[in-house]
Amino acid sequence: MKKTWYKEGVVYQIYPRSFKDSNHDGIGDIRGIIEKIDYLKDLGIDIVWLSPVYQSPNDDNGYDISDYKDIMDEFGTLDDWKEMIDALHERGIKLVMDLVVNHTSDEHPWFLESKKSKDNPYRDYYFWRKGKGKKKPNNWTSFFTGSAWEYDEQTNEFYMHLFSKKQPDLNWDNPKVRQEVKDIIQYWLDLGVDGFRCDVINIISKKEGLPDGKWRLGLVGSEHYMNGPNVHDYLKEINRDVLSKYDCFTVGETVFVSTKEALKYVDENNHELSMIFHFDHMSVDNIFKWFIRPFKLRKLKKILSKWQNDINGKGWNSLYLENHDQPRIVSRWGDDKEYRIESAKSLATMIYFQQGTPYIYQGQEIGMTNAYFKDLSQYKDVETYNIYKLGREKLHLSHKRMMKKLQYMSRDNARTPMQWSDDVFAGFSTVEPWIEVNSNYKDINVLNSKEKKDSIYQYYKKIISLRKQYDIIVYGDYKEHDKKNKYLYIYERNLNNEKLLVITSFTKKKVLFKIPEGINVEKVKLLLSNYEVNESLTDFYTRPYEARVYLIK
Ligand code: TEU
Ligand code: CA
Repeated sequence: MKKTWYKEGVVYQIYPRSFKDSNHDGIGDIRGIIEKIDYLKDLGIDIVWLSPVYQSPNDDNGYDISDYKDIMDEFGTLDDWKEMIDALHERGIKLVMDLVVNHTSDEHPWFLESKKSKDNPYRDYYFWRKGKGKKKPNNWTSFFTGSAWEYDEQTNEFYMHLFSKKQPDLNWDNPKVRQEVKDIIQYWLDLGVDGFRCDVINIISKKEGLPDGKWRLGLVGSEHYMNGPNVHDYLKEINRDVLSKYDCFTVGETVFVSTKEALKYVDENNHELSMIFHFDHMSVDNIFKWFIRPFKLRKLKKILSKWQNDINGKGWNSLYLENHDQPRIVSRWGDDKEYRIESAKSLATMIYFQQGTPYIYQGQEIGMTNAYFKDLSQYKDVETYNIYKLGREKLHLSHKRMMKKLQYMSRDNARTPMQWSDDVFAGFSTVEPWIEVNSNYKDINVLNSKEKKDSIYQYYKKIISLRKQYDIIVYGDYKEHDKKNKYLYIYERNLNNEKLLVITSFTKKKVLFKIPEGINVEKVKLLLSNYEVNESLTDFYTRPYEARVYLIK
């Protein structure tokens, strides 16, 4: 397999609005990021993925872009951004930008033009259609609930939006649109960026004629655009014309892909994307996100093992448990009360010793938890409000029931301000932030976690440094043990004549771990553990959320 920097590196995702406020307006910004680069360096990460910082009216916190080549006023200026990328590069950290090109903002000049008249040159940048009488052009629904069509009086037609109505979808079948996208990519690459995280990139190509669709996976119509008819041609075109000319990488966010579909995107011979984010493991504890079901370790293991085995040797995986769309992992699959520290470490061990590039979401490295907001008004996210409305009005669920769902699954759980210290507003800002600080910041914060020898922060630091010392963590093959075990996740990695044995517990119960066959206990070295352990490996009873990693020569 080809060895490259983006396979060996560790990515840290910054959600700028919530990372660090430098100018006391309650909103995180680019100069705030500059202040914290030494922090990132200390943690040891290699690549920053920056969620969108472009001009945007912020209907969806920057995922609705009105100018792809300029920085959002609240976040600073292009000069601030240039200073930031230089400061990152000086410290050997690469920068990956978020590329959101399935849709623009409805305030983007292209859309404003396209709205004006049916024969406007920009009309065909988007999907404008006549209704069927008063009815919508088709029955597709939006990811954020409701119809995917919005009526516009001026020309008496509808436009399509798979997300909020302020996020009209771009028509990728128009070569001019693809040229615009290439220009944007080229522009940022020329300014020195090292890659892109490509937002919902597997839904950019829609079936010709936009036919009515079926209900599937909580959406109507998705069979007509998920891995749509021309998506692979379009990605190859972008790769050939722009990306391939630079030393950069891409990670595609792809909704509902099988490993078979995924390989079409990431097979190294296909020249499309370097890796993707799949969502399979994110649905272990829910159906269509909002129908919460109990977490089952066996289900998780089956999914992750499948991705490990199917992608190995052909493409490359990404390894993540959190991002700005997902609630905090200790609150989901760990124990965010009594065993917060143990379970945060165990979860990190479980995921980051697999094959792939690790992604850490801001705050994950100190074990930040869900926000548990009690009042609807504490939420800010457009999806959260749409879901609340749907639950109350269409499904007739009680306020209490909906609030419970939001406490568990709302995206805002991951969007509360980064907890830097026990100062007022957690050291994020000196004024009331745009979204409330999690009330546990006095306990859970960076200052605290950096000081303590056994903290989650120090554990993450250790994982990152181990990856740099041992090739096997990056490139080794994967093999799962004891698949039926309901409480322990045990796997090995193999490279040349070395073996890595990873043992993680998902329970506070005592569970008997038995050494799998083929492990030579004479040659064992402990690399990492979240409890005191003596060096030799024997069968043992696990302690709550115990995690161990052994190297076997
Ligand atoms: O997310 C795409 C996506 O599939 C999510 O909207 C997902 O359905 C939702 O978060 C589940 O709760 C990307 C971005 O990561 C997200 O922040 C944006 O809102 C969305 O695209 C639109 O750009
Ligand atoms: Ca600010």
